[in-house]
Amino acid sequence: MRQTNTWVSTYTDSPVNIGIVGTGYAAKKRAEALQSDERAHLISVTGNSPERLDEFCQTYALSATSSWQELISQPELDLVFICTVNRDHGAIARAALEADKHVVVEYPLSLDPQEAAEIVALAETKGKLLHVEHIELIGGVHQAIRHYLAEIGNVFYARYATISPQRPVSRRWSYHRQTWGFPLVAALSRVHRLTDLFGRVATINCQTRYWDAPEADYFTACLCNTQLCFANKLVAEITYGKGDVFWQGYRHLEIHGDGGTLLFEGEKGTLIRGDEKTPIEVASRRGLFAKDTQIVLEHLLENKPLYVEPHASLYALEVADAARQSAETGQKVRHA
Ligand code: NAP
Ligand code: BLA
Repeated sequence: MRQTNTWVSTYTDSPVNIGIVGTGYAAKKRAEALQSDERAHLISVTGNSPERLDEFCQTYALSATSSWQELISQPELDLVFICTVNRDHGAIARAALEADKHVVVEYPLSLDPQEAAEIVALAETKGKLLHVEHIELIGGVHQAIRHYLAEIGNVFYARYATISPQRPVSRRWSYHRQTWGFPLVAALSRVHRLTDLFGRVATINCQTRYWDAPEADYFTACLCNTQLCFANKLVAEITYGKGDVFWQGYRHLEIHGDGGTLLFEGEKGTLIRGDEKTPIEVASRRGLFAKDTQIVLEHLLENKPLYVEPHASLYALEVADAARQSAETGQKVRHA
């Protein structure tokens, strides 16, 4: 890959050389998208358990690298996709940028907003791409909201609730406090959807409850309830729950304006104005990692715009971390 001014390069003879950290759902979707694009050359992968790394390498005809440290030290790599557990995102992103690689990381960029801010600054200093994936923004519901928001007048209240029952809950990373992180940080898209639509947040109030597993640091369920007051006086509530205390899963988003209401129940959208109820067409949640991957390649190679800036992800992370502080202290947190 040939470099011009910043990271924008011209696709000429050689494709972008890429490595992936992780072998799970996101990593598979990345590998499939990259292997079906001739502008990309996926050359290495590293994982956690040797069995799953081996299986991944066989499926995608790749050679395994034994650690992420080894992966990012490969001189031929241009770009690293970080698709592993949340706890490790920050350390890998920082080290990859320091090794002069472009970086794509699944949200959250880090569990710690201070570390995330340093990484964003490092990418700027290095003149390297740092893309924090936020597939919720390119998904059907968000696109529909953007399209219809002007139809409901001044928005004063929004509510977003996602509940995912899981039974039984295995001892996996996403039910481990340190590896997964605070619920709203791990599920950062819940905050980011709202900050993307409604801007700055003034105060945050949050209650979180965990149902602990017998093994230290693991839980079998959590519930996180957060109230955000935006600078423009809009009030929003986020409810996030998962695990074995829940019996009914749902994903509801409602936005109330003085001229109408937008409702989304899963992928079923409705615009309500007076007695009028208009169904809203919503595109499927499938294919978003592929779309994100394509946007990244087109940005790197053709200088086409990305759909999200790292600063926007960082802001959502600060709000999510303020929710953590509120939950820990029992106090409302004021956010600058
Ligand atoms: P996943 O399918 O559970 O994959 C997790 C990956 O991390 C696997 O490679 C797994 O390897 C490895 N891993 C598990 N425990 C580990 C540990 N203790 N130490 C080091 N590595 C460990 O998860 P995923 O859905 O792909 O999520 C990956 C990242 O993408 C997360 O940050 C998530 O927030 C983000 N993300 C996912 C989605 C989505 O739709 N899935 C959407 C947005 C963002 P083994 O299997 O070998 O243990
Ligand atoms: C988000 N999905 C996520 C995240 C994880 C998962 C860890 C990031 C954290 C979060 O925001 O909650 C994991 N999602 C899963 C798993 C399943 C699932 C294990 O649906 C099991 C079926 N993600 C998928 C699949 C789809 C998917 C199969 O794994 C779609 C069919 C979509 N996941 C998806 C989207 C997001 C997400 C669009 C962004 C979150 C949002 O929309 O707010």
